[in-house]
Amino acid sequence: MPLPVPVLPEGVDPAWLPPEAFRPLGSRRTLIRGSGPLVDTVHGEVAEACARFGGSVERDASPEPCDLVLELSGADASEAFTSERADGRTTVRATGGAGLLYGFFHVVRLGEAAFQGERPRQTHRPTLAQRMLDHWDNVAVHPVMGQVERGYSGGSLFWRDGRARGDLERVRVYGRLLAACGINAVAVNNVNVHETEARLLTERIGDVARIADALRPYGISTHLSVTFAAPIVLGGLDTADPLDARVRRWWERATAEVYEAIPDFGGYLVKADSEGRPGPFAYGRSHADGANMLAAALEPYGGTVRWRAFVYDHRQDWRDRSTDRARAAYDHFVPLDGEFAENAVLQVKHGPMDFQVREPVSPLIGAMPNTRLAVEVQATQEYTGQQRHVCWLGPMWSEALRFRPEGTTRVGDLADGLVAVSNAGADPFWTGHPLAQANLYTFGRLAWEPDADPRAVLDDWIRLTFPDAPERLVGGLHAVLDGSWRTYEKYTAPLGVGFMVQPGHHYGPSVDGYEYSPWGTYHFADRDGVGVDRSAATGTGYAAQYAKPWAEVYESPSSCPDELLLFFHHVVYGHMLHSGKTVIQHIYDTHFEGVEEVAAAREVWASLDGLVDPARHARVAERFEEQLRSAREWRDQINSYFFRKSGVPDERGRTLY
Ligand code: GCV
Repeated sequence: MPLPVPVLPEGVDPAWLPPEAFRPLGSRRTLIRGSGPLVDTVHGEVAEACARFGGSVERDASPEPCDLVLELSGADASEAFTSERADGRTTVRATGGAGLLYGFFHVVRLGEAAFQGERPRQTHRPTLAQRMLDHWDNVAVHPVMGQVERGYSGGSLFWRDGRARGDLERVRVYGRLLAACGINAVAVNNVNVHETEARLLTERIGDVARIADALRPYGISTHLSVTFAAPIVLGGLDTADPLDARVRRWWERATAEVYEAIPDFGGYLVKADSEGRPGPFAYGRSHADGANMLAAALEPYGGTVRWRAFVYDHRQDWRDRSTDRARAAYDHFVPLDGEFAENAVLQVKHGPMDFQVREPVSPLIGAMPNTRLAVEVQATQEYTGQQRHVCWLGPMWSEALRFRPEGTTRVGDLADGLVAVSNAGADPFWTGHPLAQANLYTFGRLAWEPDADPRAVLDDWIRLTFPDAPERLVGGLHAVLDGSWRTYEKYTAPLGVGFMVQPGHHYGPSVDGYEYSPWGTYHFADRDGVGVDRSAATGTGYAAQYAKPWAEVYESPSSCPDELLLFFHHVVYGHMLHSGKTVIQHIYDTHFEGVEEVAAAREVWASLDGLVDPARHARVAERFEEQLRSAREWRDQINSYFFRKSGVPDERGRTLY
């Protein structure tokens, strides 16, 4: 039986699945073969498209005559599919229901091209098995962080007033959008697990089960963030020691009940001993002890524990120059390589600090060959404009995924999974800034194929989101989005030094906002120079955490790439970059350029009026006003700060304050 396609609630944007995107497929004759729940999903999709565009769909009938065959020939868990076109017929074959679903969306993505000419058989299979979104959603509104921690897209898609939303139709629509870009897992609550959220694991598991039911038809498994202290806060025990038999039994029982409610539950996500969250250190145990206890509870059911490596001292004394936050994850976890259970995955932020606009790739990635790793990126733009600024992150993620930690294997091949902190919420456009949808879509596609050209992925997003877009619109969207990450970098913290944001909410400039704080995020600017000496010779030794060739490349200012210079070195303002500019002149120039580029992008967007629907055009136009205001503020604060510190005038004589 076809499963009806979820109904887009009134006023909600269809994002990259507008009805018109289904026209090529929906106006043709399709044959579907095979059975199973995901085949029913695909059948529902094709039936809906055909009802709208006049095509036809048959199930398990004879193959003549038809334009498209979607065939499931097995019942395994494979997500792979083959596609080919011969003798006027397009055929997609899979041995698992998920493969058929992804094959179907592949045909949608190709559009008319799926039905033109001949195409030899191609096998498509995800490089990364886990392609996951972590929602930092609170079930109840948190007094400081609100409903969604670092959320810039309205409320939570899942939760309202302390419970799962009554109507989960929109969650079904969300699952459909995610499947269409290849995402297969979602964690539904914040890694900072507060009291109400802790109870999702036990008495509120029914709420999680309802969400899992809504996501399942699109091949998405549901995961839960849990607190390490659950045996105490929920179980009434006096300890959460991972080696205590009572604690282990408590987790086993709790997990058995979770699987009773959600038989295909994905597993737990844990932030432990991080920013005040409880963890195994309190009991003198290691993070492997902690993770393995949960892995053991999940193992009988095929579940996985995702254990975050974001562990550092957030109560550092800024006077202490020997402690370097960038070192922390490596120092904590590398000694544990090989100790984690088979069903434990260490989830590592892509950079060593915290989702800044520019960071090197974390040296932990590649340094734990005997541990399963997932790489975490941040689609929610906490430090990249908070979805008020256009900042398409595809190129940044692609650079990280293509980085070769030891000069050989790429990050994208070393990892088991790619995870993004989700940028979606209850906003009618899903992502606050309508163009931030491109980040969510690009994330899914890069998780499927880390080596994909992000610009080609963006092109797919444009052509799906704006069907029949004239080339002027396609070109305009590329002009606005393609270089937006580098533009953002130009007008914010320079040369990899990071932070310089307003404390707490992290929006807008405050050069010294975190300079004398306990968070370990310093730039050390003085009258002579700026940057953090992380060399092995004279600094914190962080550069030596890398394997060759990177340890050597980063060790010296003369070989360190310009864009990371101030991350790795403290240099004088007159230091000459590879670009041929001094550091101080680079700061001035990039900040003026960044603002000019925002102004130019705003003009491009204005010129697209009439080519996109008015509500979307107005929302983006309004956000461009704020982006330009904010970019000017960044420019003037950063440039004036460094002018005042250094006393060096701009060689082009522009106004500094
Ligand atoms: C969920 C940063 C953010 C926090 C976030 C944390 C994390 O510190 O500012 O809001 O907490 O990262 O990734 O755990």
